[in-house]
Amino acid sequence: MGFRDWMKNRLSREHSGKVLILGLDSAGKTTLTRFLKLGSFQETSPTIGQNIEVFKTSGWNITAIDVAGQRHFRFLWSSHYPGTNGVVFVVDAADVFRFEEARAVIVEHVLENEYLRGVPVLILANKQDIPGAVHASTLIQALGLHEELTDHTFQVFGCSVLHGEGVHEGLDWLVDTME
Ligand code: G3D
Repeated sequence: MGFRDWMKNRLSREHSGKVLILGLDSAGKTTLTRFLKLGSFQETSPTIGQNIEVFKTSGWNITAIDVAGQRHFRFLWSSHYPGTNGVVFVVDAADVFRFEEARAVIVEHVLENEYLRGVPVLILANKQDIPGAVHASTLIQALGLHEELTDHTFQVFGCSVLHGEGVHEGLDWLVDTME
């Protein structure tokens, strides 16, 4: 099934809701949102600015935020957190040098975020097509998150967003888990 069909079958008919896509710059968020927009029937004009993109696709409100460094934008991001039904945290699994930074932002923006309490978290171990990328099964350990995540419903999926591989599986899990 192509992504457009998947979007039609899964997202538009069965559910609606608000999904937050978070991750460091270069993790693959823009590439992922491009995929999501492919299945769109009613895409509205995106809002781009302050490292945030907000758009609607097939009844879903998607907010993608670059949660790297720039502290002065953080107060703007927080207004996007309430009402979230599911979080996608995208990690560049091939960039081990930024794992510490990725860990810090998932802890701050997701695990310690009062607005996201109880919200399921899909962690995408992206860029699996790059040799040496950390496998989904060891990403949590590699990020040092095995203890922090115990209170959250989460799942890690390996994927290559660029090639559209593994993305459906991850999103399927999120859709099934979201309330
Ligand atoms: P961001 O929106 O999180 O900042 P982007 O990240 O989606 O802009 O992706 C950053 C770069 O990583 C892009 O390359 C993009 O093509 C690449 N990328 C995203 N997903 C994958 C993947 O699954 N595999 C590989 N190999 N690359 C990926 P450029 O060259 O445009 O900067």
